[in-house]
Amino acid sequence: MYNREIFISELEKRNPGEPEFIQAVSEVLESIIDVVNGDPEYLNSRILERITEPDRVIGFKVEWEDDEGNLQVNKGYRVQFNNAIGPYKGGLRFHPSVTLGTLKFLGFEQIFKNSLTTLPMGGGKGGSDFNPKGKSDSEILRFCRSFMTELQKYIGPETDIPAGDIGVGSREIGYLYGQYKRLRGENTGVLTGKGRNWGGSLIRPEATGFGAIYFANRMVAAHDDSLKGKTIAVSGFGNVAWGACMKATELGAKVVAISGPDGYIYDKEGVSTPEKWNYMLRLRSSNNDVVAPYAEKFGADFHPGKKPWELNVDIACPCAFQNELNGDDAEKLISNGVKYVVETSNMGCSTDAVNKFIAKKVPFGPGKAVNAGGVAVSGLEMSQNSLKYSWSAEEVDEKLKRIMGDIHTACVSEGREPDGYINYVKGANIAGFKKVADAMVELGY
Ligand code: 2IT
Repeated sequence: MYNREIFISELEKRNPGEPEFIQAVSEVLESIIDVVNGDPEYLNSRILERITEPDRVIGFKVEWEDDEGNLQVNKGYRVQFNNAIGPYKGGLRFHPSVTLGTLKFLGFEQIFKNSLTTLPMGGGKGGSDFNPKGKSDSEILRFCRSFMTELQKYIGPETDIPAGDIGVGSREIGYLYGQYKRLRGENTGVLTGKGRNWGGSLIRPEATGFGAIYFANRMVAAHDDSLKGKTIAVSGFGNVAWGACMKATELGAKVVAISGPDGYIYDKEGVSTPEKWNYMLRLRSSNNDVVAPYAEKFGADFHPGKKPWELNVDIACPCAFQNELNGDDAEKLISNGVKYVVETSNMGCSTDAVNKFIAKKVPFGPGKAVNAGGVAVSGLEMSQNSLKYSWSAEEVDEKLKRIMGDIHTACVSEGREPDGYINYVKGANIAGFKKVADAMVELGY
């Protein structure tokens, strides 16, 4: 039998200085410990030790030249965490905060998320401590080329398929794919998030944000409620926030806030027109990482240095970064009467915040379920690449909607508590875990 505290303290000893990884494992463990302790096959196969140890951790040096002719050196990584149910699959993050511990937490989360999509994908994650902020286009190109020169040794369309994440969008995927093709002479589905003219899937850029709102739509429906007329606070102003704003508007809700590292925008009219959505994309591609200019452009309010969680809204939808919503933020939201929390960033809420929402019985959709639409459409991109075929936007969107509905159903069937409260965290963790753990048992060691 496993004891959660003992297991976590052993895990900390084996993985020192990786608090985010420990946080991610602790949260999953809390949900699944009874399932594991009740199953002799899981116990005999030492499932927890095996599932918390990455299959492989790859680290490499990335050398590149800046525009002044100076040589720069960054760290590059790929964590191949678990391939029990399919090839390693997960994004690449370029951000100065990236450490091996960050990528281990993201890779670990990815295992369960990918399992929830119902598609055959294992978990992986990679990236670099490279900071894209303020970099020129040619600096980004040189960095991506150098990064892929190393990474290509370890990936392949049947083994490990990276994609984007924070700091890696369609431009970076283009430069990375271009270099892979140059080195290997292959047109394959080795990366997802590709451009629509060179093997990408329609709807992939929108998929994470669309999927999150499809999930939110199921959440409210499960509570005999609707998105119509609901106010939503979104954080971030990147790709995910953009998709969420568009789909929320379509379904009759109003996004009244978006944010950046510099503060948040309150737009009482709603981030609800194509002009505003296009402007978000332009702001993001400027590489300055500030959201403030939106306020001036559209006559909205800017709150420097603040987070949107102080607002009185029906739905909180963190779409930016891990631990961006802490216990104090959760208390503010709860006292302002928040009705649903739709965590769209990976581990966007601290453990303390999640516990507070659950204690107050606020329906809380965890990132690994809510944001799975992104990787799900990546899986559909892989299918299209294998078939040498492409589906219409409507076909992909229909499949995405169905997958998000299935994920919601899985969360409800594993997470419904005796008093009727749907514990989506528990539901997502148990449903995601069982499939991978069963595969590991069946495959032997
Ligand atoms: O966190 C994520 O799921 C992603 N960044 C997308 C991964 C993918 O392979 O599309």
